[in-house]
Amino acid sequence: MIWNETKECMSRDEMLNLQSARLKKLVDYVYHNVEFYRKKMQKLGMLPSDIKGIEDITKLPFTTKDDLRDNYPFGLFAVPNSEIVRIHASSGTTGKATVVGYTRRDLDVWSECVARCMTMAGVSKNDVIQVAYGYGLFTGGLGAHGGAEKIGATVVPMSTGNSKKLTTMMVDFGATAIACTPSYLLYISEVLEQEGLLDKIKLKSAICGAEPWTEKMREELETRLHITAHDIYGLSEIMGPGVACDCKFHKGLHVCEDHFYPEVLDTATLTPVEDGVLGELAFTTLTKEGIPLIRYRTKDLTSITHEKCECGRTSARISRFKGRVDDMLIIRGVNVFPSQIEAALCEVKEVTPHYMMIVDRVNNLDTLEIQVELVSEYYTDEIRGIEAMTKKIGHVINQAIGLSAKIKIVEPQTLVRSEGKAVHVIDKRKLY
Ligand code: DLL
Repeated sequence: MIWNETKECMSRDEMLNLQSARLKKLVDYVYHNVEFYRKKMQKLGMLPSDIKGIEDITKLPFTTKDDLRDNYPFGLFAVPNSEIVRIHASSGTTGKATVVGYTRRDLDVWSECVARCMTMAGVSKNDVIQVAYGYGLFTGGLGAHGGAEKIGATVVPMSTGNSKKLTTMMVDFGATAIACTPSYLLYISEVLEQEGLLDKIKLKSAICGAEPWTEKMREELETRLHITAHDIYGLSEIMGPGVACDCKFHKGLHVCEDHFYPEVLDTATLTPVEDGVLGELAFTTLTKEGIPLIRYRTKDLTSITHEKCECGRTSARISRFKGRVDDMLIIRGVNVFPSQIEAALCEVKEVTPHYMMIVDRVNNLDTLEIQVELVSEYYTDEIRGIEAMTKKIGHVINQAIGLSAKIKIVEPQTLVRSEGKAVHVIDKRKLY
């Protein structure tokens, strides 16, 4: 069953007409309600009436995370605080938090979008779903919660922080679905195994996102837990989880494009690229009231297709994320994404997919050390065994990234497990 057939299966022309009408309304709305956008448009000599349809979107200026920070906390809100019923914020690693506000209608749209995504992942009112994203200022917990409740599923608001309780309740409550980061699900699968609970669970599907993960990791999680795992995407500035999700065919993530207009941009020229070409994703929120954003640059790297999916949905699909523009490491002149390491390690049965990359600079030369963890049954402290394994993993990594790396094998269960967004890189060069 499709959650919102009218919106997810409309013809391309119908969708473009809807997006055009909504964009015109949005531009008029921000011009009259957000000083930041009025000033930007005035600087460009533009009036709302210059936007005649969605094809004019490229005339509009971009918005960046810095714009949100510079207008901290509420400077980009389009409504008075009396209309705002919820605030979320993301701290990021540096600088001020970016703060977003939702009107009651924004929350309704959000829960509908998450409900669409969870429906794609096979969740229905008959499911018991554990929401194990963090609850709080992070949008993951409350966002997933609202969508699951809208479907009518039985929601267990676990949040993060107590994996043993989570696994016990997974068995006791007969949980059939879980929403959490992929790295946390990997950890949960280990805890289930350690507790001897793997054959006692009823889990069928997982709705994983909030961080980049690979197809290989999806297969790994599906095999470990005998489930289907779905990729849900979103960001707090645009709404939170539920901007896009993949259906059972796993051929890209369906965007809720009646609410969020996607553009994929050439990273150098910032002009839209053709379908299928990798670039930076930008979104325009077509219906948001609290903090509407125009051409928000996500820094996430993906490509887009407008072809109809095998599932029947006609919505635009974005490909699994390669990472973020700012996640890309340049090591000895070679571009490396952490996701390449994850995919490579999933190919080696003797190691777990947990890893840590340590990048440094010695005598003006970049160095890369990758710490990997052996699966317990393959662990040996015999030097020759370790040497052979190091060589094997080094070869696989070299094939994947075109660079040689120092492989450091660590004992089972020693790399830090993550319950939220995993950290995979320590770049010491940034400290110099
Ligand atoms: O991570 C919202 C979210 C919560 C999405 C739960 C999915 C599930 P932020 O904390 O603002 O919001 O971080 C947004 O996380 O720009 C991406 O870089 C990354 N991200 C989110 N989902 C995915 C995904 C939430 N499925 C940032 N694949 C985004 C890759 C993702 N990266």
